[in-house]
Amino acid sequence: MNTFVIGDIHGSFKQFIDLLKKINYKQHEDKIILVGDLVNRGPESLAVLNYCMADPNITSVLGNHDLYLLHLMNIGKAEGSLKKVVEAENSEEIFKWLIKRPLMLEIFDQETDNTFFITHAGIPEIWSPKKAMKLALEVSSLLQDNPDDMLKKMWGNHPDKWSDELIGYDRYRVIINYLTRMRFVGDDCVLDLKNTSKDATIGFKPWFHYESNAHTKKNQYFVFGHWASLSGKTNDPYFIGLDTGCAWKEKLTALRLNDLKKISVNY
Ligand SMILES: [Mn+2]
Repeated sequence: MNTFVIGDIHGSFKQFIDLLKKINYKQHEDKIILVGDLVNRGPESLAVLNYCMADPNITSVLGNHDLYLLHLMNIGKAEGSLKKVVEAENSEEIFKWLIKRPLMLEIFDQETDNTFFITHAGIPEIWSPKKAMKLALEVSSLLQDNPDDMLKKMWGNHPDKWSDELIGYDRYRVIINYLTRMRFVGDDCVLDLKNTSKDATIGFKPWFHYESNAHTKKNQYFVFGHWASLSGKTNDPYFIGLDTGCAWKEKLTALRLNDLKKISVNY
């Protein structure tokens, strides 16, 4: 049994199927975890969703584009490359499946004793993985209990940093922004949500440049997508980026968890 984590697909159904073939994915035996952003930008978001929903061994964490799709579906707005999904016959089923995906997954590999923390964007160093999981679950349960409110009020860049005192939608919004939109952070993990390049502006650094090793023990790996301009390069073996720019007609990449091997297909 192999577990694979796959980067941002963004509606590139053909490349997704090519990659499943290349990794020799065995349905009913192997497991697939997607780092989110299954949809948008590419041509076949609906096909990607239908394929994943039909296979119980495939799951995903939620990305910012998946949340945006849920928002469009919630208000019934058919837009751009997501139009077909919003107007699909089975859109209700898609909504129900997608909204149940977690914001974070923790996978323990018995063979290697490795633990993998999987999120769309990453985990800020101010949170231990345990705390990040607790906050992710807090948002997920609200998203499922009251999707209408959450999907309307989650948008925006403020507050731009975490505080344990935050309550209500300011709290949920910043949790969602850390887990699904983060790239660069400054002092106290203040978010810079505007810079999508690979080069930091003064006072900021990539979120995975943890200053202390408090959360980065051996055998703990942080696996994420979202940051296409990195092309998967973090220069730190414990932080594994998997967005290799499929949305920009570059590559789609899988990580095999038992030997940490990356396998890619070209667009
Ligand atoms: Mn993203």
